[in-house]
Amino acid sequence: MSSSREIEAILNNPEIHRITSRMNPETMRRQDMVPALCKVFSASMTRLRETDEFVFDVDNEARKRLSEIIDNRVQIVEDAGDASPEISENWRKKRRIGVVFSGGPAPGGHNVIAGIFDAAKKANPDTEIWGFLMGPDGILENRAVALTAERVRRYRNLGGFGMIKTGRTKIDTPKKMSLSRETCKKLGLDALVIVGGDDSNTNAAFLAQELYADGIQVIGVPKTIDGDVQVRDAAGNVLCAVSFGFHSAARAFAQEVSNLCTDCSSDMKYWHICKVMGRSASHLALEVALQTHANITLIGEDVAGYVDEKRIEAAEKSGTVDYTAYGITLRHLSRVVCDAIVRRAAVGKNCGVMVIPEGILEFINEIQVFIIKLNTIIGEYNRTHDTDFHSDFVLLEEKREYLRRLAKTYFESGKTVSVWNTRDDDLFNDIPEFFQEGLLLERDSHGNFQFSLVETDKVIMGLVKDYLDILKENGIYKMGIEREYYRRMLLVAGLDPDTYGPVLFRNYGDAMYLLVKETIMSLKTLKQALIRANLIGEDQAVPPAVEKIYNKSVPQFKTQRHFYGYDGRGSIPTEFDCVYTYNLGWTVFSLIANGATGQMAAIRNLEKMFSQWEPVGVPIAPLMHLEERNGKLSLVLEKSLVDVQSPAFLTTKALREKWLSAIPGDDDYRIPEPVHFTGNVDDDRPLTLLLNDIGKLN
Ligand code: FBP
Repeated sequence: MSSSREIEAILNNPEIHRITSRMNPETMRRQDMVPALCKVFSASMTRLRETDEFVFDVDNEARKRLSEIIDNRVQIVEDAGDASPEISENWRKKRRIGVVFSGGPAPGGHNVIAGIFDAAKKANPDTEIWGFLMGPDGILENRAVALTAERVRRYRNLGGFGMIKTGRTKIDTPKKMSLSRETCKKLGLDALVIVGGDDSNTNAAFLAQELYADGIQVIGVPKTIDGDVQVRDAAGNVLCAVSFGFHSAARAFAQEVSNLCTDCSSDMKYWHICKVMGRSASHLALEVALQTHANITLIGEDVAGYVDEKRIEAAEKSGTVDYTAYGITLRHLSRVVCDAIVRRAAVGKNCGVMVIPEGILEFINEIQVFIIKLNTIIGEYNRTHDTDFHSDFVLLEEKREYLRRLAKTYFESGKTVSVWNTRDDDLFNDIPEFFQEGLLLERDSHGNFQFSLVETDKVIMGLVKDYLDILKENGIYKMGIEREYYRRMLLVAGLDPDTYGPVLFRNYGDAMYLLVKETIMSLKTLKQALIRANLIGEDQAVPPAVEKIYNKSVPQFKTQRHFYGYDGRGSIPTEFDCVYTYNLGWTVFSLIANGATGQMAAIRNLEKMFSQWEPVGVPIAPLMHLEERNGKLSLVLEKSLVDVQSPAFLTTKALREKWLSAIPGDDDYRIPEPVHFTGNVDDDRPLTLLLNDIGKLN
């Protein structure tokens, strides 16, 4: 135990101070780094050029409810040149701008604020930037701080949303709208900036509509590591290739997954099952696959499109249509995975790395049906009882009992259509309890199913293990034995490998890896095979060398489960994200200073070299559509899922077999370098974007 004097001496030691300071040299270099700016921002002023080059399919409901901003057009940020004194005065006027982070953190958010701050202060040093604390709650409760240069400096180029924190509250009721208006007015805001994902940009559109008459501008910024805020017009022209934070999170996940690939190819012992974040879309899993070449990567959007050709053929022959042939079932998915595992084991690789997107269950038929049904039931319950389902039924058994009663009531009422019938109830009770609990979890404030809280990987791997056991019992799942190893073992034991080989193996010809015959499934069946081949007598034991070879052929399926989500979400931003977000901040100011509202700041051509990046304002309202939320249809910004016709996906599909590496020899793992700054944003960009920029592949 040290005395207090000793502790004091340690704490006052300048060398110890330096070594243990929270500011390591690298962090300090990051804070001082000034991200590159798009050329247009070197102009003393910018203006917005509206263009009709992009067209959108506008939803009628959006037209009705967002009338003030529905006709907004895409705006290109341009050098204002010799602007009129009026424009120039407006540009330079003193403003109060509020900014809020909404939803999950994403690396790069601080640079959005830094960009707004620098651009605004350049136009007028007296302009004030206010940060709302704890997300949208900060707006509702009027909790905001004036951001100082020092506060902004501390967070430049660093991850997280620590500067002002974040939250998931949705501004979705007239009461919350009026509280927001009150706060904006009290603070005298000219503009409000909402940095968030699809749901938060939905909030931004409704607030822009609501505050239009008050002259308060609202601008959205596309954030989310999930990468599902992407904008294309009706003709498929890309306006925003990816939301910020995606690249950093994907690179952080890829680093971890790649380390596992290295470990696994060294000790050849485990299958590493890596669940990666991405609530619905599988963009993150796809990028991780491209970055690491993991052996198996499941892509939700791909499995959703699965078609069972055999069933279709059978149905066609019998003159019927089998609708169940479209879309994959959990059982079938587990079989696809097992097939890959068995093939690798056959060449001595009873190990590997598999990536599962956390949202994959949403793409599986039977689960999707359960999620929609349960959303509807919970939503209806809350509405009709004006209370909360999860507070009224806390325990799983209580929830199940409610569902049971619901099914019984429908059954007794004699109705033909019901949201929950006895068949649903039976099927639901068939699935493991932990998964039932997962499906009944409380939805988030936007009505989204909380996939990150469900053990997706456990559900899938449970089925995989069960099926592998069957394959093992049937002698199909076997560990391949290296021919040279087999020969040496037998020769050392004084046995002739060529005599035993054809008796033991189904591929003794010239295969590099030998597979024990399917009929040899135990030491007993091994002995019988040797007796039948007259290699041993009834009363003789199996030679130890042969027994050893047999034992080696029996696979042990060992897994290690990992979840990569919150860690990557909190990672330091890549140079790509640092530069992207800083320019988004400058774009936000250009939009505000030119009077825009209901627009989302974006950078066009992110998929191209930095010199081609083009800051734009994208209208949010025309991007909205009706979607099921909390059991009813709501107007929201459409999420972008992985396009299975995109070059990035098609390339991954084409390389699937290579990355599975079910052949003798080394795996094809790729090692992504750790994230570092080179001063050139083009050096490290999302591989998905680079591939998609190649254009059509077929
Ligand atoms: P956003 O859409 O708000 O950016 O959040 C995305 C995400 O990170 C998902 O990948 C994940 O499913 C979810 O947030 C987790 O949410 P929570 O922070 O509420 O656990």
